[in-house]
Amino acid sequence: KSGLILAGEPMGLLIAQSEGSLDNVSGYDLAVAGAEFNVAVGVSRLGHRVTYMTKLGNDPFGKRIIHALNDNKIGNEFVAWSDTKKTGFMLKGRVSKGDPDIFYFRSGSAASTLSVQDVEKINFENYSHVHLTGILPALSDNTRAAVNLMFDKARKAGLFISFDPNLRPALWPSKEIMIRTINELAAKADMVLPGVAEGKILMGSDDPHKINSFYHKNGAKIVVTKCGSDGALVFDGENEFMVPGFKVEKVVDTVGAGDGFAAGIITALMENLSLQEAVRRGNAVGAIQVMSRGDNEGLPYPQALKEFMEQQL
Ligand code: KDG
Repeated sequence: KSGLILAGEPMGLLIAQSEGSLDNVSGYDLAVAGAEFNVAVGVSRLGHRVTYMTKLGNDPFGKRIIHALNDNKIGNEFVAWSDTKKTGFMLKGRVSKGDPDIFYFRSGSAASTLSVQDVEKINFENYSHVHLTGILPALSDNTRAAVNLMFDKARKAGLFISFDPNLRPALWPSKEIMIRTINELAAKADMVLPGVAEGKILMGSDDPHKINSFYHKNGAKIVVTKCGSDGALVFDGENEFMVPGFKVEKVVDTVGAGDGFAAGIITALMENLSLQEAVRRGNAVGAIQVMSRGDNEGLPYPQALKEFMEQQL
């Protein structure tokens, strides 16, 4: 029953064709975004069974997302269609350094209406792993309830639960609700994957050692704090160790690095590799991801990943 189940909000992604402010660029290329979608693509390309739950509008973005799920061999049996709501989309700028500008058109989207009724359709016994992030519970009261139910059902069925806080302050009703909800969800996960900047907001420090210790005391068995290009600091419940990052020739777009990282770790754990090897693979997929412009197009297949990792032993 090895397999991963995820739920999230995929969006149409319009990527600027030139540098400059989003209202002044020459044009946009169409792609697909969404943190959990990116993880699903990464995991599927590395050869594992993946099912992705969401709700789409019956519109060109929704159809584009279905094509992308099919092209990447991601199971779509829990994709529901809304008759009244549209699929969300976002604009992303082009930069030669730093993070690109992004702008969302997603409030009241079809995915924001995902609810506990959708979660009830899933038989968690058919999966070994579940991955969730802090984005879906930010969208609405009903997505928050749905994510909580996913955690509880996954726990009961004995799945390994990984959780990436993925802070999106603009999507939450307030900063306090964001911090409280994310830390409550993190307490129920087997593995939490915060970044140092997220630690600062969620528990008051950007020291990876303190972040690891906070989330371990909070309830997670494993905590892996992402330290950008330096790599990641891992706490496995007993020992703490640093897994250094890979060198990247040229950073093209930082968006999606954390999702690639998650896909690397999750697939390695599904293959029963050690946590150290899993985080090393996470670092590698994250590094490959920042070298391409889309949020998921650059995610590697096994051969490319192997070659990249062997180049930098
Ligand atoms: O992690 C990458 C995501 O930021 C992107 O693909 C879109 O899900 C997204 C979001 O909410 O920002």
